[in-house]
Amino acid sequence: MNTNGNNNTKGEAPLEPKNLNDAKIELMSGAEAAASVEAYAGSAATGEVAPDVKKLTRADFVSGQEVRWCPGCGDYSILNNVQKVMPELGIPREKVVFISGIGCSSRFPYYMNTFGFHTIHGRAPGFATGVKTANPDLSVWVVTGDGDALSIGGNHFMHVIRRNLDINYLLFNNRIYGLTKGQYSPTSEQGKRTKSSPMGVVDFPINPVSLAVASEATFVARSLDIDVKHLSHTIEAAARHKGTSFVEIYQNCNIFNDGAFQYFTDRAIRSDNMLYLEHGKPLVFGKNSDKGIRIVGSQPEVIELNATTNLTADDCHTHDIHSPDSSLAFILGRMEQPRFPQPVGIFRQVERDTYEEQVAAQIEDAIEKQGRGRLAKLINSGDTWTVGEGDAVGGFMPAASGDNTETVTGSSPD
Ligand SMILES: Cc1ncc(C[n+]2csc(CCOP(=O)(O)OP(=O)(O)O)c2C)c(N)n1
Ligand code: SF4
Ligand SMILES: [Mg+2]
Repeated sequence: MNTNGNNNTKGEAPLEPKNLNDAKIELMSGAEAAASVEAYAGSAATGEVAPDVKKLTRADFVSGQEVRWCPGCGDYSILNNVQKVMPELGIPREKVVFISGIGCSSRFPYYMNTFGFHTIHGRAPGFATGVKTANPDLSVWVVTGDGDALSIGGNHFMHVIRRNLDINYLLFNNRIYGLTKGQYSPTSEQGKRTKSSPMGVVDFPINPVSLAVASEATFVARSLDIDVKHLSHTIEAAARHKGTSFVEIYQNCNIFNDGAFQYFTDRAIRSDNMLYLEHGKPLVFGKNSDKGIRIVGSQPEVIELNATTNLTADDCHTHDIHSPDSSLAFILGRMEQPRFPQPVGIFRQVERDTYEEQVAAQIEDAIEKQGRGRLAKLINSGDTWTVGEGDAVGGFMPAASGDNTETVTGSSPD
C-alpha cells in the first residue's frame, strides 16, 4: 500500500478483484457481522459499544476490488481518509452505505467494504433519500464529483441539501470531468482551455460552498486531498453531524487538470494563501499569523496585524459555525484567491429536524389516527380501470373494487 492508499503498488501482490455480490454475501453471512449488528443495536440503546466485539480497523473497510484510479490521483487520499475515519465512528460495516453517481469519484463505493450503489449520473441524492428514509438506522454517504453533482445533478443537489436527511455528502471537486477525459465542468475557471473549451471556458463557475449555504445546508465544510489531517478531521466532523453534511474536497486530477489548486495549496505559499477556519477563533492567517479578516458591513476585508496598523487578532472576525444567520457562512464561502485567502474548514453547522424523522413522525401519526393501511386496498381504491380484453386501442373496464361503474372504450378516463 503506498501513501496514497493505492493497492496497485509495485512489489505488492495485487488484490484479487472480487465481484460485488461476493463481497455482499461475505458481509452478510459471517458470524462477525451478526455479532456486530447486535453490538450496534445495543450501543444505539445504551450509547456504549459492547466489549466483546472487536474494534474495526481501517483494513476492515478496504474492499477486495482493484482500485482503477490513475496513479497519483487525489481520490486515493480521500478514500484512505474515509477508510481511516470509519472505525472511529463505531458503526459496523453492514450499517454503512456509499452511494455515488457517475465519474471517477463515483467509483468510490466499489472500494469500500460496506454496502454501496454505483447509480446513475447526478442521481445519487434520490437513491440516498430512499435508502435513508426507509432505513434511518443506516449511515448513508453520497460520493460525487463536480460534474455529477453540479451539472447533470444540479437540481438534485439543492433539494437533497435543503431536505436535511441525516446523510454525508462528499463532493470531490477537481474542476474537470475526469472520467470522460477532460471536458470543463461547472467549477472550471473562466478562460480555462479544455477539450470542450478550446478557446477557454466562457461560463462563470459555481462555488459549491455558497451553493450549499444558499440551499440551507445544516453542515457545510471544505477540505483538500493533500492535507490529510484536516481532511480526516473534517470527514469525521461531517459524519458526526446530525443532518446533511456537505463537504467540498479539492481533489487533484493529475491527468486532466494537474495542479488546479496549487496556486494556494503549494506548501511554500499555503500559509499566506489559505485560511483555516476554526470555530470560536479569530480569522487569522499568514506565515507569522500577521494577517486577518474582518467584516465591515457585509464585506470581508484583509487586514495587516502589526504595530504600525495597531491591529491585532482581537480586531478580526471571530468564526461562529453555529450562527443562525447563514449570511456569514455565505460571505466566507465566497472569499477566493487572489483577493482573499482560500478558506477551508467548517463554514456552518446548525441543527434542524431531519427529513427521515419528520416522515416517520407523519407515518406514526397517520397510523394512530387511521390504523395501519393495506397497500392492495389503496391501489384498488378510487377510480381504477381494467384494460378490456382484445381492445388494443384502450378500452377500460371498471375494476371490481373501484368506484367507477362505467366501461370506457377508446379513450382514457380523465
Ligand atoms: C446521462 C449521462 N450523460 C453523460 C455521461 C458522461 N459522463 C460520465 S462521467 C461525466 C462527468 C464526470 O465528471 P465529475 O462528476 O466531475 O467526476 P470526475 O470524473 O471528475 O471524478 C460525464 C459527463 C453519462 N455517463 N451519462
Ligand atoms: S482521470 Fe483524473 S480524476 Fe480520474 S482517476 Fe485519473 S487522475 Fe483521477
Ligand atoms: Mg470532476
